[in-house]
Amino acid sequence: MVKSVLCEMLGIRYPVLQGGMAWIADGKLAAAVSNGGGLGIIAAGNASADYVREQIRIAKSLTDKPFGVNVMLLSPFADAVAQLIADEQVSAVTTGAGNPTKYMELWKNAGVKVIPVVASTAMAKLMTRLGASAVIAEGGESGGHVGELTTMVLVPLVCDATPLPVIAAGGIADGRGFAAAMMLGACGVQMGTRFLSAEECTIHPVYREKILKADDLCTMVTGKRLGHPVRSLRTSFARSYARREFGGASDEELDAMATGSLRLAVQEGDAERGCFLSGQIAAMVNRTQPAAEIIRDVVEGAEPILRRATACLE
Ligand code: TUI
Repeated sequence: MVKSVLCEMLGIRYPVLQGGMAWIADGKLAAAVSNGGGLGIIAAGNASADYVREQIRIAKSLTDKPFGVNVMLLSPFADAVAQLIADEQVSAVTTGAGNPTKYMELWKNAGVKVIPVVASTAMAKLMTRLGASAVIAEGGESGGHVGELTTMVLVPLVCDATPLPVIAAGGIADGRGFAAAMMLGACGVQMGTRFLSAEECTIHPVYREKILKADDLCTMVTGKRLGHPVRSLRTSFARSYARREFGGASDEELDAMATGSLRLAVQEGDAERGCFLSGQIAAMVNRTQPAAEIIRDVVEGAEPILRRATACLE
């Protein structure tokens, strides 16, 4: 059986975290992942603390296993959500899209394990100094907000930069990806896109179909000009945004186009105005399964690969 230091640290069976996908990763999905032996994560995204409190309540009603909350640091409600996480003494907090320094003491004093997403070695070193429990090295293959480096480059560099357990993310959706992450020095993985096909993931059927049908060249990155590059499915919305981004549209026009676009994709399946965030690995996501089965597939798929890994030695 695949195990790592993360299992003991987080009280989980398999070293698999579910990504904090805004509007998608709710209490129901998080509980399903935690019941399946991974660490489910509720995404705060741009939502209010009241929404997050309700999702924590739902998750607690569906599982007695540990779960976490993801704070999207650009959210206008980040301060209130950070306080809620401390008050609720959630098992773990993951952060994304920024630097969580100002919340670290609050969370550590509340006994919450802090696991920031880092997109550089400098950030990994800073988080180590400030007392993070682990870090997530998320490469640009991932969906949503992306950094510069790929998973293949970022994970070993971050492993060299910190003694903390490193969780690999970005472009991982099966046993091969899991095994490769371990080979790069990671202690576990975080997956987002693969969980979009989980039975317990309540996205609009249009979104699900787009993921299930996606091919290898199905995603693109937009938003670089405004400093927030985001990977999403190559829909007419994404193409149109990219054309305007490099065709002289004002910052305000681009902001107006992006505002509400994640919710429109997730809840309305709006193919014209919705932004369908997805990692490059969507091409590998071909069927709907319970979250627990997804986790088993990934870790059981990795086992024979890791056992065979020594076969290339003489
Ligand atoms: O955060 C994500 N993925 C996301 S966030 C999101 S919502 C959004 N809304 C508006 C603009 C942009 C995004 C959709 N998907 N993944 C984790 C992640 N964090 N990827 C990259 C980073 C990151 C980037 C810079 C983490 C730290 C960082 O540090 C910069 C600094 O301040 O030093």
